Amino acid sequence: MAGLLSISEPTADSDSSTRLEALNNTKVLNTISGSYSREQIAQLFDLPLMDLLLQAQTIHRQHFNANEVQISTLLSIKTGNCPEDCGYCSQSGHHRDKTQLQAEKRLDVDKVIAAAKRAKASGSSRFCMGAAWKHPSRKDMPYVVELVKEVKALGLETCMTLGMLDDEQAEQLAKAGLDYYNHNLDTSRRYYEQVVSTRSYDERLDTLTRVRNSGINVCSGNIVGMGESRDDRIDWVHELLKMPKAPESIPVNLLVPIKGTPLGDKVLAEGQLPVLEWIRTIAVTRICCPTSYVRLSAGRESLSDAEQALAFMAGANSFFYGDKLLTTGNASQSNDDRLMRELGITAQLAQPRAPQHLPVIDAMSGEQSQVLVAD
Ligand code: SAM
Ligand code: DTB
Ligand code: SF4
Repeated sequence: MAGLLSISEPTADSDSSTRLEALNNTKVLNTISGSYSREQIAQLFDLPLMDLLLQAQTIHRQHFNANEVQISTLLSIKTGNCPEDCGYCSQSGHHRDKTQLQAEKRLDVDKVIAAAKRAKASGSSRFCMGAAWKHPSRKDMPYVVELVKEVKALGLETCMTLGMLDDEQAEQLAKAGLDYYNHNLDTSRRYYEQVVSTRSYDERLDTLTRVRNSGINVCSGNIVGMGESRDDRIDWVHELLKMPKAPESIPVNLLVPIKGTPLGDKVLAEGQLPVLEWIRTIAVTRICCPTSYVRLSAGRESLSDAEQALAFMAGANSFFYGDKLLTTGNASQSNDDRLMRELGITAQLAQPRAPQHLPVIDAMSGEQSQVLVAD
């Protein structure tokens, strides 16, 4: 028989099944190693999808319970009119005439706590609070510190994403017991200039270094499907591996194209990235960062059950739960509950980090101070 079909046709003969076994094993074993060069990351992206998924799932099982996911709920604590010009974002003040997003003032503490209680009651283990700021101001700090303490007191893990931080702000949040700080690189250094002009790539890396040094867990991810190339996705994974330690949590967002934003409009006109490329990105991230939580973030609302199942197969083990993300819709809770039941997946319990600064009293002077406790 001529053509491709004859090459892959199954046969019962033992020689060819040994050959097939060897072929499959080679593809899996050759690329398993501790650390990856840019070229090796590119090779992972190029693998046949089934080989890539198998390898990602194999590595995933070495580090995690493959049928357990971490579940977070998001809340926007300060919405819209952001001074940054991120080309994908509904909340940027630069696009507000076109997006028509209604800006809101900071949410009152009691409203945030009520939302955190609802998130806990519905099964989330982490509560993530996002603000449309370039960075928190001095007067915002007591507010966010109070939120961390009160949400933690409910037994939830806490996460915040407030823009850039200076050393003192990172220390203040660490001292309050913040578990995770989210600050995304979003894309490669090269494509970044097509995405944002008001905040540099190095400023993002600096904030991530401050978060790391403060002892807060790092959450840093990307957005795929903004018109970037595969090379950009490869470079973004490589950036994670260049960090002294990979982020503990890595959200892999699929662009939610928002009408009126430059990148949303581009994607709406030119068409979306095929979902399988997002799944490949998840699988490569899982392989390269084997102990990190890889999160299905924005973009899940538009996915079928089978696409989400493939994403879990690729090693994703975290997702945003609840009917809303920050300003856009999310997959509905009832749908997620049904899907988890059908996939046999259960939710991981909260594991809040102990506050890292403990009060000590000097035996001689009686003076009280704080000491940093190492993880
Ligand atoms: N203002 C803060 C900042 O940018 O650091 C925090 C909030 S911001 C909305 C958090 C992240 O959400 C962004 O870095 C981006 O990765 C993601 N995001 C925002 N809009 C998105 C969209 N339309 N589609 C997918 N991800 C998006
Ligand atoms: C992240 O990487 N994705 C979340 C969270 N971090 C803050 C935000 C997604 C936002 C999606 C668009 C919106 O709802 O405005
Ligand atoms: Fe502002 Fe964050 Fe949106 Fe950028 S992603 S415009 S910093 S809210």
